[in-house]
Amino acid sequence: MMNTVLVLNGPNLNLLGVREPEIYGRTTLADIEEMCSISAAEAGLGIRCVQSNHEGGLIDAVHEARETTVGAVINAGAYTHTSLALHDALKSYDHPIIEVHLSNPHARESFRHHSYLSPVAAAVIAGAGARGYVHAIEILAEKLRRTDSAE
Ligand code: CA2
Repeated sequence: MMNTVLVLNGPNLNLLGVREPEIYGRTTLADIEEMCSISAAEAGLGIRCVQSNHEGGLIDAVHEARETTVGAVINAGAYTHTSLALHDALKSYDHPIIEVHLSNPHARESFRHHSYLSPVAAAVIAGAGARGYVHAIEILAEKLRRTDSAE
């Protein structure tokens, strides 16, 4: 579907709302995906949600999305800080990418301060909790509208 946005979540984010609510809040991943779906629908977009605890699973999802989606909202979890392989996969993804983090990694341990995703992201949203995903969809939709009207 050429109006589909990939919403990609990395390791441990399937535990959202269940563990460590003091850091990541009480909203579940299913809640976030529903919020994204509503926000995307308002902008005339659909979403495809993928969560994987495996680096290769995330990379496969990006490859599969290359021809079938128009943009991506990605929280790669801890792979944000470690995965050159995911960085390379995203470099071959020829659509806008919005990087999202529930927490603000820059206010946390120094090993969370570097992101392999940020150099390939059109925007980064961090520390806004689950609302950050909705903002990411809105920003992506605006970028896609601008691209469409420039064509
Ligand atoms: O703030 C974010 O969204 C992070 O991407 C979350 C990652 C962390 O490694 C990044 O530095 C920042 C961790 C996701 C772990 O998710 C959990 C959710 C519930 C319970 C335990 C872990």
